[in-house]
Amino acid sequence: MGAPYVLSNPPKVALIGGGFIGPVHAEALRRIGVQVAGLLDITPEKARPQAEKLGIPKVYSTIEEVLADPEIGAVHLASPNNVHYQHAKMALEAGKHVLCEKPLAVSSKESAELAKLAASRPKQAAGVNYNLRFYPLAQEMHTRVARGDLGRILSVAGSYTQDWLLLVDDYNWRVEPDGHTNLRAIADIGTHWMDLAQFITGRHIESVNADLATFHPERNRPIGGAETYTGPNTAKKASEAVKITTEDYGAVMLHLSGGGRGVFYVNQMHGGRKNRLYLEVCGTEGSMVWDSESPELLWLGRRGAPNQLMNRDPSILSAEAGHFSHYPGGHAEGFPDAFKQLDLAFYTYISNGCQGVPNFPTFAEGHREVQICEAIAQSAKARNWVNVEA
Ligand code: SOE
Repeated sequence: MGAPYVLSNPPKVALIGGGFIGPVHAEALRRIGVQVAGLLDITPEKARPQAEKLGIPKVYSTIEEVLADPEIGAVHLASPNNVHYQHAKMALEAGKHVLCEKPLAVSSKESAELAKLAASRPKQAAGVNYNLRFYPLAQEMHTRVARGDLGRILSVAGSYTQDWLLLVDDYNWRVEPDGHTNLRAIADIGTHWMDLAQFITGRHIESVNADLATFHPERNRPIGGAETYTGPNTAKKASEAVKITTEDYGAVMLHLSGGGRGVFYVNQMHGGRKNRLYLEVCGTEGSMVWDSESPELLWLGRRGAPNQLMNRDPSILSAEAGHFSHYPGGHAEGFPDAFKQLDLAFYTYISNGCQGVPNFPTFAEGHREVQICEAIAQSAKARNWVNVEA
């Protein structure tokens, strides 16, 4: 049960961004014995309390200072999307391993350059944090499709819904256009759904037809901004009305390689859904359904035989999926554990000298996600089908 924890001489890590997701990275790394040696945020004054809270000994002032630090072997980019490209490029050129939060970049020009740079440096690991792949039952779905349990893939469908942006007073840097695709819900959570759908089915998204909607044409931005998931402006900080053009909602039809079809929607104003990825895949031999808000259960559908509800239990998981599960059945593994398993895959790959095929999302896959986002933005504007650049 479970990948070995012991990593031989893992690199020390610098974390870029101590906001909502940065601490999740720090905690996951600590659980696998990888030291987070330093933190960079917008200012040292902002970083210092975060570093103290997370037990990170050093605070940096600039990315240059991070990359000049000889004790740092890897960086985790948990900064806003519009600086991922610059930081990832500088870190790779400085010889560091890089794990970048999704999306990899805000344009396919940037992500293509990063994918090419990463490919030119085979002794440096370069990954994108599509953490949902690392729930054990997501791995189980991937394994079952790959070994033919579903037969030919016919369709994949589902949604990714949240309600942290439901209110007009809910605000976050994500609602501001990035100057490229200007996508928000699709780029933020839709890419999770699309990455997982492609990982599980083994099929690529080849063309898209999208419809987007902005339900709050204005939001009240607290002066000084607001972190992710911090809820409405409960402190009643002074705010200003801001026009919003990025989408709260998006629905996308898909054509998959191999002739399959797909459809999904995202909505960040779905009251009551906190952070729910829902995915159902069907093939000629049956279907499977997984819900990230009930991550320990996998529904298996059959024609001519009883349907089953499978608990995550390493004793009945495939060997491949069991590699990503460390706790017996009934001892729930969830969001933080998926981060731990992704980091374990990433740092095991590094400990093995970056040999063989990475078993974590690569920059090439992160680039493809950005290309799909660009096709979605183009499709929504033109109100027709758009092929994803090959
Ligand atoms: C906000 O939608 C967010 O923090 C995403 O950016 C993360 O990728 C997701 O895991 C949780 O929600």
